[in-house]
Amino acid sequence: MMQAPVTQGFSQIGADPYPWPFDGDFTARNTALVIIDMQTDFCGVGGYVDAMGYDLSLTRAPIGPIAALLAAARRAGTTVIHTREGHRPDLSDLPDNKRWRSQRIGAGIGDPGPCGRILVRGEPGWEIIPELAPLPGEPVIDKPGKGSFCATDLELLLHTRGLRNLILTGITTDVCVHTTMREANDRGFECLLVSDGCGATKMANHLAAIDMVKMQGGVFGAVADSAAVLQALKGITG
Ligand code: C5J
Repeated sequence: MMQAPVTQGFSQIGADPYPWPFDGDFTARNTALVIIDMQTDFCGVGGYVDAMGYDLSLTRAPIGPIAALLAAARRAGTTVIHTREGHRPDLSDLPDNKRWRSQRIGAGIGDPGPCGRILVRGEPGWEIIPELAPLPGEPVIDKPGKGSFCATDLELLLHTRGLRNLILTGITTDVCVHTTMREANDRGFECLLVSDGCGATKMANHLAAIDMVKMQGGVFGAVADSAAVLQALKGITG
C-alpha cells in the first residue's frame, strides 16, 4: 500500500480510497486508537466464538498487528480506548431475542461454559486477552450491544478529550467493528479501519466488510494496513 509522507502538523496515512484523515489534521492529541472486544469470548479457547464452532485462527489473526499498534500509540501519546461486549450478571440488559439467538447456536449468553458464564461482565471469558490488556488510565468502554456508542459514554469521552480521528481495530470486522465505525461516521468522527488489525468469524465477511467501507468514495471512512498506520504513528506529534 502507498504510504504518504508524514510531516509535523499535517500528515496523512496512505489509505484507500483516500489519504487519511481527509484534511491532514492528524496529531497524537486528536486521534484515538480504538480496540474493540479483544476478549477471550471472541478469540480464546472455550469462549463464545469457540462455543459457536468458528475457526479461532480468524479472530486471533489481528492480535499481533494490534499489539504493535498499541505499543506505537502508547509511545506516541495517542489515546487508547478499549471496548468490551458483555452483560450484567442478572442479564437485565440482555434482550430476549439476543439470548434466544445465542441459545439456538449452542452458546447461550449467560450460560456456564469453560470460561465462565458466556459474555457476562466479570467472568474470565469476558476479560480482554492478556496480550492486549489495558493499562491503568486507558478508558475501557463496557457495552451491552454491538456498537460502542449505544448505551455507553464513548461519545462524551471523545468530545471531552478533543478526539476526532478514530483508528479502528478489533473483532469482529463485520459486527462490532463495523457497527462502531458506522455509528462514529454518522456522528462526524473521521474513521480509519485497519485491515489486518481486525478479523471476523468468516473470511468472506471480513473482506466484504472492508470493501463496504471503501465504496462511494469512502462511505464510512478509509482503510489502511497496520504497517502504514505504524509508520504514521512514528511521525505524529502532539
Ligand atoms: C459479535 C462482536 N460478533 N464483538 N460481537 O457478536 O463482534
